[in-house]
Amino acid sequence: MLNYRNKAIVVISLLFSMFVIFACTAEETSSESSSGSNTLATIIDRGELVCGVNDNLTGFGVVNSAGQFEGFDIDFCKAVAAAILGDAGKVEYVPLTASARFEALAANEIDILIRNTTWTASRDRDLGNDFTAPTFYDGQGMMVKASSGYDSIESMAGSTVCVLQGTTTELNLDDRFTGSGIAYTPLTFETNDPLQAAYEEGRCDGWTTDKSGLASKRAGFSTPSDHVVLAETLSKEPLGPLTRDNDSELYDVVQWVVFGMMQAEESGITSSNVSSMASNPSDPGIARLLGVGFDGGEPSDFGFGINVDFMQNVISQVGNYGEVYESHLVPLGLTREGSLNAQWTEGGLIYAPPFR
Ligand SMILES: N[C@@H](CCC(=O)N[C@@H](CS)C(=O)NCC(=O)O)C(=O)O
Repeated sequence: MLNYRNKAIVVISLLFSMFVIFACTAEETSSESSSGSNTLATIIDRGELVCGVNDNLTGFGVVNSAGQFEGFDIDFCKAVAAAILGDAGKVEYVPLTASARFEALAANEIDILIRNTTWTASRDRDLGNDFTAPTFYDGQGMMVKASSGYDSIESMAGSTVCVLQGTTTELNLDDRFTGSGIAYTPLTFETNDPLQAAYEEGRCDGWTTDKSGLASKRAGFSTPSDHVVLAETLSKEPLGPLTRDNDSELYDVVQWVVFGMMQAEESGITSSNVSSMASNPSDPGIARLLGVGFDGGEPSDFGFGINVDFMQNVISQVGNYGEVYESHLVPLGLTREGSLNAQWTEGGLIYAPPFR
């Protein structure tokens, strides 16, 4: 028989162990839900970045004749790999159709998606993604054959319009036509190639997508001047990289790599002068961006969990924002001057918050 004193000890120790078990469980649950996954750590362990991309959009993401992925979006995959792993070549590219891209990200098949993807409220919230600052400000357009006589959306009453499934394009098309009471028939496709064939064969009168996409496709025709992109812009399409929600370590790196490339352009740092700028920074802001000390001081460490001089690798191996834009988008006729993609100092939206 236990006496009162021993009974009290048993009860107290039982209560204590229950409290310990509860406290541990509560801690596990709350730390799991607040920290989410850490894809940055996975990428570092794996030694490679897995980037979801387009393989069929010249200028943004395409496989060239040498079998290599290239384009504006591809360069941002390279930039993230250069920042995290010190090597822009350490990327596995996973080509994805418009309708498969978000599931691939949610299912951990890719670390990050950089595929001419528009930032919208439902993709951000319902689909559980986090978008960084846009890398290209776009808008939807309509391409028609020059011989068609169509010169505005209003003139297209009764037409058939080719459009890609799983895109903002599909939804905006309906907003614009149905919203204005203009009768039309959508003809939807899963990928671009059959869509292009349908447009060329005259099975649809118009081809609608992002204006950058239309510029890319139009440039690929044997006679581009046979096709006209109507002046109207039907929507806002801010395109940029995205990560999964609650994956802040990776999200922050991607976000600040994008900003770093924009800031490098603003500060006049290019792939050819970055090493001399790093050995002899002309001002403290440049020193902070390049992760070096100024005037004998210590380099700034923003705590991204990667090398403090990550922007040096990004700029030397990939280039600043302007260099990347120039090499992939200017050849498509997408000039920056006077567009939303000009630097903020020139009236555009390309703007990086301070590195400090
Ligand atoms: N930005 C839009 C459209 C993205 C999109 O998929 N565009 C088309 C045309 S520019 C494309 O990339 N097609 C390539 C393909 O699927 O083969 C979105 O995020 O929904």
